[in-house]
Amino acid sequence: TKKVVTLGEMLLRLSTRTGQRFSQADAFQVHIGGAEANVAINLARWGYHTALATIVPDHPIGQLAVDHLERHQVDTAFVEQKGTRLGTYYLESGNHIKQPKVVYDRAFSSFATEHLEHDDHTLLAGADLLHVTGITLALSSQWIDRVVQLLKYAKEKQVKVSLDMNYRASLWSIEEARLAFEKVLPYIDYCSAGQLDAPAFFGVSDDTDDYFTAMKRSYPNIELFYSTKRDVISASHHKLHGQIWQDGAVAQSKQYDIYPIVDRVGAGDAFTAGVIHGLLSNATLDYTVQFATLNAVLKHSIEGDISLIERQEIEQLLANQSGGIS
Ligand code: KDG
Repeated sequence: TKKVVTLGEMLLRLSTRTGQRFSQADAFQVHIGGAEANVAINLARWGYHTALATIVPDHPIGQLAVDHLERHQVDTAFVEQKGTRLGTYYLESGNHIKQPKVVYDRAFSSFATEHLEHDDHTLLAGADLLHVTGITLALSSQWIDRVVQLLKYAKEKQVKVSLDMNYRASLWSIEEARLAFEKVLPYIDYCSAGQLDAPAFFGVSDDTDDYFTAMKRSYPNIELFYSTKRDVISASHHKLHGQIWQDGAVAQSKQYDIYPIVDRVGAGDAFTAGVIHGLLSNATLDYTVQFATLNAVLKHSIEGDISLIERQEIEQLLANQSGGIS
């Protein structure tokens, strides 16, 4: 079994029910999120040995997060329980005529304030791939330093590294993010640079070919870029396709029309998990992009942050798409 290690913050998500604004909320639905945890869970459910390094408080709400990982077979050996709070985010439901809204309440969380004791050697022992995201980099300069140190060690040990830039405008400015990404990108093998990310940082157009080419010029170490592209029709309707770029050639998935969107949080993480699965199983880029896109598409039909889609479900759907995939 291949082993994937991820590092990142878990968040408690409290969502209003459909049709409620924050101002009138009388109940919140509980989910657990965190971009890296979402990827870890997805891969663990598909049979990979997956470990998440994280810090959660040593109280019942922190335990809720640990239980969530365990329920989905994620290895919790690198979860440290200390500090006082689990970062939280509130989600106001969206619908056809209203965008969903996110409010972060994550300052001073255990992850943001405490130091991860596990050393780099322990974290990466036996790992085939390390996955990190820009969200961790946004939390503190200590985390930027720690991630850079871990990436250097991964390079030394020839552990492949995937980065999802995952820019969150409410956590930091473009300028702060650019400085952090410049430190990290020289160590990345696989980079997810979504439509909204790379163009903003590197001053290129959001034509994917343009920015993949520009980024490859600056960071020749990056073997492969992956991203989804959305054509937004409304808050509950968009078209989506995935692409993977390697050596100047792009593998594109079929485009899916997604309506109505039940919950799109975590769709990017589902795409990432699909790409990592394709890479670790030596699938072709064409197959990988179709597989990952379908996982992301199906995620839109599920409430909460994680993709619960079985690998076989996707494999079956791909096999049934008659006449090959266009
Ligand atoms: O990618 C999904 C994440 O955005 C969600 O699970 C919450 O980690 C989260 C974040 O920082 O927004």
